[in-house]
Amino acid sequence: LHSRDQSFHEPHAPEVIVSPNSTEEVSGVLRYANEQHIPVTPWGAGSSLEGNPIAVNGGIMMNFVNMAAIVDTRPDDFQVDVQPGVTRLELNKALSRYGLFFPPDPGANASIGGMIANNASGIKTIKYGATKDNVMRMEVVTANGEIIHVGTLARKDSSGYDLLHLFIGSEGTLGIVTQATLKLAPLPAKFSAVMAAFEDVPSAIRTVVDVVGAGLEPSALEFMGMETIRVLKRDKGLEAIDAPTILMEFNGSNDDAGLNEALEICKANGSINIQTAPGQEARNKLWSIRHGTYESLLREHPNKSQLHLDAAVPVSKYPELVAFTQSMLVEYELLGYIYGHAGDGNLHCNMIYEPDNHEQFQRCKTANARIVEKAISLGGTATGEHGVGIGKRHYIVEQHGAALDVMRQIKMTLDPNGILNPGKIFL
Ligand code: LAC
Ligand code: ZN
Repeated sequence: LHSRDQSFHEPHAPEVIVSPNSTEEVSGVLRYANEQHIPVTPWGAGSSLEGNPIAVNGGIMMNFVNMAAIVDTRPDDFQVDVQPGVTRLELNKALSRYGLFFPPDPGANASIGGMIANNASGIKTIKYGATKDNVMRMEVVTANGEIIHVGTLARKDSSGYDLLHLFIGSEGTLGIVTQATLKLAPLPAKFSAVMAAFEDVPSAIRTVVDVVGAGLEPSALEFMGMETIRVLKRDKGLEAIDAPTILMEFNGSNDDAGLNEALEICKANGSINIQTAPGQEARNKLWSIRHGTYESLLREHPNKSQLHLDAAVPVSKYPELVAFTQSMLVEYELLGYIYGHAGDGNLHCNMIYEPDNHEQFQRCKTANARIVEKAISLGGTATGEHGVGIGKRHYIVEQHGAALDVMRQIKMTLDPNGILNPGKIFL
């Protein structure tokens, strides 16, 4: 259960799993591991997609099942203090009684610690930002067992280096988060969702760019290729036509102004079918199907493996990235399912291969590499939300250039013995 995440990366078991009960116990384990040079890999919910928590060098796996408390909720400040093991859905259920929620939404029921480690985002990012935009303060244990606090409870802060955001997204390679203060948002009173289908991919993607360009504020703006739509119809009974489709959500306190303007943009771009899902129930159904897309694709190909693209570019370059991705699937004769958080310029493509077909796997890897290189050349990134983990280590060399050496120096300073989640981020 602790040797693999949800990705295709090869499993590797740790030697021992520890489940600390307190920050002091985390500190004690790290102090010992640092003295003995034993790898320590933190484990949240195991829902990551880039091998991020696989203990590739064995050693100690630190599981946060016993540190999953919601410590203090302060509704007047829109803040909550949590331990890292609490999951997103548990947290949001508990917050709903205050009319509040923690907006970052990667789809999976990830742990908050894992979301912080990978700077997770997903469907709500276009309106609410990624995890890094919704964390205020953290308690972190460094490799030598020292307990430090980074960030502040104030909304503004100019007090020195921004260590908070150094640790967020560091994938457990710089320190282990033992408590975090999260920024909350009011639960919107009204939701409306719309699904618009288009004759071809360019008109669907142009609509995405136009909606963002019009300054509307959708709370989600997703793209799905026709093959992905077909799978969701079969697997989840999605009612849709077989065509490239965009999914949008608008939420807020009263009006649907954004929605109406967005509908006009869909029509102007020649949408061939528009379905609205007014109200919470219809909207929940639609988004639960979207949330389960990755699992639907796994079910569609039960005996195959899937390599998973997560590139992101400025939204105006999204059409080029999607077109390039399609051309790569053709060139390398691959079956791939395209979808993504289009409003953020974040594209996914699940490429299917036979687990023991090495030649086909190499084609997937080459196609993936070329798409990532394209994204970087368009000013984007090798990974929008899944993290570097194991699979993106090659690509960040090109993406970051000399800045990667600075990252290495930071790693050397904070974890000189290299015990924290070794084998990730850096080759
Ligand atoms: C999603 C995951 C795969 O967007 O990032 O469904
Ligand atoms: Zn995603």
